[in-house]
Formats: sequence, structure tokens, C-alpha cells
Amino acid sequence: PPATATTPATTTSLHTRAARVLEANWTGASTVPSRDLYPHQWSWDSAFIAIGLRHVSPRRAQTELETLLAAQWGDGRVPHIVFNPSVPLDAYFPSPDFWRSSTAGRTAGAPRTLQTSGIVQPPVHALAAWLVHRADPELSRARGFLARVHPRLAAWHRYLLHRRDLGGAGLVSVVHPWEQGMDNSPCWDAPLARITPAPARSFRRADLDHGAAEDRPTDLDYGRYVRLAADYRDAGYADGGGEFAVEDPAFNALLIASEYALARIAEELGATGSARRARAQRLTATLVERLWDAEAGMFLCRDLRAGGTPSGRGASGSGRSDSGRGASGSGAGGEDEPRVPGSRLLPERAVSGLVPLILPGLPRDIAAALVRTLRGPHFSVGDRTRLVPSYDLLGEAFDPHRYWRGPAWFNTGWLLERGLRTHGETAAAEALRRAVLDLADATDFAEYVDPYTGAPCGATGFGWTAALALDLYH
Ligand code: 9WN
Repeated sequence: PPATATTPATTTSLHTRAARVLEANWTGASTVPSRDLYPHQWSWDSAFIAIGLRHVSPRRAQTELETLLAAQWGDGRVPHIVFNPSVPLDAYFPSPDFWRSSTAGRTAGAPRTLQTSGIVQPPVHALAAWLVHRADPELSRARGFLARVHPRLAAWHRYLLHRRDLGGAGLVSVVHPWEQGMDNSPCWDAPLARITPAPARSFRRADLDHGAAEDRPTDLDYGRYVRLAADYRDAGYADGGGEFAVEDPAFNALLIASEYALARIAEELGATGSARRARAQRLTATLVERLWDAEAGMFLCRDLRAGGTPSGRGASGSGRSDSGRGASGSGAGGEDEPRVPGSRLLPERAVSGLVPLILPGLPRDIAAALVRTLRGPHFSVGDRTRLVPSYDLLGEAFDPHRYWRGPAWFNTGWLLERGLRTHGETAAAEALRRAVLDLADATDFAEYVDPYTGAPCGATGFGWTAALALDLYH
């Protein structure tokens, strides 16, 4: 049986040990998620890391976000990886020579000198910037922190809301599983099944030098990730034509939470935040309309390519309307959505569908249903699991060790703790806070854990685990 996490025999405080992880992962301008497995700067990792770092050094937390935003593209996108030029090319795959951002991304305004990936990750940044500001408003004002990041954050949101509204309803779509941040979630199985994988011998997986193969995505998954990313690159990173397009609840909820944060940032800078706040409210309503599934008691992902791609070059064939398939699931899709024929809700229950609990403007009955689902048999929080599993305990694809197909992650624990608190579930929030702290501590800040036993998986000394434990400690 897998080992159960135990508390290490040490008297050094959690604060000190978490701060040491962040120190060890600091490169001088930003923090790596993990020295071995992820030796560059990652977008949403940096946002979570800044949220914890503000308790150790508000100055470094500001720098973390500034470094990431300095790699922003002309079209507003914030890349999911900013490569560190002093790290050997073969340390991580896909490396800069795969993305070729400065050449392939020229039309989209990629930086000329920095090397980045061309896809994005969830927009947690405005929320992080606001929390970092609040940690030391005097320093923030003295350095003009918010004044400098505000235009970049606004351009980032503009990119997502305009270029990535592929479904035409107002929500943002991800065009690659890496964009949503939960790489091999079973939610992607159906949309990925249509993608012809790149041949295994055409790339080398550096992740397997550091991570156990049974804890990582499979080679077949990787073949498809590579195909999708290469196609996007070869189209000059232009949006709209790809074979994978999904409206994801967590990605959109984080954008909405960041819209509220941008409203507060604007107000702090003497402008008005009311238009943004109204938009956040409208987007919350759209999220409910498009992705809420009353029967499941949670939000689901919407696959926009269930009926083929707009150009008709999808593996599913002609790209014609297929409202029969679109209507399966929850009665959504199909005829009522003429702009995306055949879009459909994916039936998989993943933690992504609980994350909208962070939204303050959620209708009360929906927030209550989410809390019930969190406690119910599919996630069993406060009962059979030690931390929120990334995927349905009763789902066929559930695997307690394989990455985003079951293991519990600390960033989603942090988000749901915040969500529970937002909706007045103080006791449940407190229990989740304790669980995050205990498990982060006992596992030496593991990347993710077995949701039943709490046994560590993946890397240890993981950036956002240390940072978010620090945040909940304070
Ligand atoms: C691909 C860095 C990132 C996280 C993601 C996580 C994982 C990368 C990978 O690591 O993804 O971006 O190589 O598996 O899934 O959420 O941001 O920590």
C-alpha cells in the first residue's frame, strides 16, 4: 500500500521552510516551479508564487510578476513559459527551438530577444498583483508597481476576451491542454482523441528524466500535445482555426476573479472600476449559462470542436454541423448555438468545475450546490479524501497517482479554500486550510499528492505548494 504522509521531525517553522523553498527556486528575477522538472518561469505558477512570496519579500513578489509581464506579446498574450537562456536546451521539452517564438510569433508580436512558448495559462495575474500590492501598499506606490502592471494586465485580458472568444458567447477558450494547466485531465480525452499524435520518435520527453513515468502523462498524450502546439506555431500562433478549443470553467472563473481585481487596481490608481466590475458580473452569468450542469451539481467543460473545426480539417471529418452529438450530455449545444455547431458539454467531473466557487457573484443556489458536490461522493472533501482530488473519485479514468487524473494539487486547494470562505463556509474553509498546511509540510512541499493517503507525487520543493502554504499560514 502507498505510504501515508507523516509530519517530519523538525522544529523549524513552516514559514521558514516554505521561504527556503522559494529562495532555492529563485533565479534572481523570478522563481522556477521546480529546479529539476520545470527549470524556467511558468505563467500561472508565477502568479501563485507571488501570492506567497509577498509574505517573505513584497519586493521580490512584485519582481516576479514584472518579469513575467516583460515577456508579454504585442497582441497581449502572456506566454505560459518564459525560457531562462542559461538553462541547457535539453533540460525541458518543448524547448525554445520547438516554439521558435521570436520568428513564428512575429506577426503576433512575440518579443525579439526573449524566448517564450506561444500558448497561455490561466489569468491569475491581476488577482496576484492586487494581493501583492496589499501586502505592502507603501512600497507598491513608491515603486509605481500597479501603475506599471495595469496596462499590461488590461491588454492581457483584452487578448483573452477578444481573440479567444472562439465560441462567440463571451467566454474564453483554451486551444491546448497545457493552457488550462491541468494537462492530462480526463476532460481532454474526448477532444484529444480526434488529434493525430506526432510520432513518438520525433521528440524526446525530458520530463521522464526527473518524474516517474506512471505519475506523468502518457506518450500518447504527449504525441497529441506536440501535434497541437506545432500546428498552432505553424499557423503563426493565430487564433481560431485549431482542432482543439474548449471553454473551461476554472480558466474563465480565474479571468473573472482577475477582472474584479483589475477593477480594484484601477480604483487604487484613481480611475473607475465600475465597468470592469459589471463585466465580471456579466461573465459570471455567461459562465452559468454555458457551463453549469444542474444534474452534476458542478460546472463542466464545453468542447467547441465536437462537430469539427471551422475550416473543416478536423479528424472528425467535414466540419459540418452535428447538432445530434452536440445535444448529448446536458441538453446544451446544438441548435441554440448557431455559431459553434455541435459544441457540447463534456460529461467528466474534474476539479476545474468546482473552481468557480471563488466567484462572489455566483447565484446562491449554485454556490450551495458546489459545496454539496465538494462534500459528496465524487470528491469526498472532509470525509474520505485528505485534499480535493483533481478528478472524480468515481470516474472510470480516476487514477490516484497520475498527474491531473486524480491526485490532489495545492493550488486548487487554495482556490477552493478561498471559495468556501467567500460563500460563508468558514468551518469547511478552515478544515481545507489545515489540510493544505499539514500536507504541504509533511510532504516537503510536494507537487501533488495521493488524495486518499496524502503520499507525495512528482517533484518536492515545488514553488506554488510552498507559496500557497505560506499564504494560508499567515
Ligand atoms: C506543461 C509548471 C507546470 C504547471 C502545470 C502543470 C505542469 C507542464 C508540464 O507543470 O505542466 O506546462 O511539463 O507538465 O500541469 O499546471 O503550470 O509547474
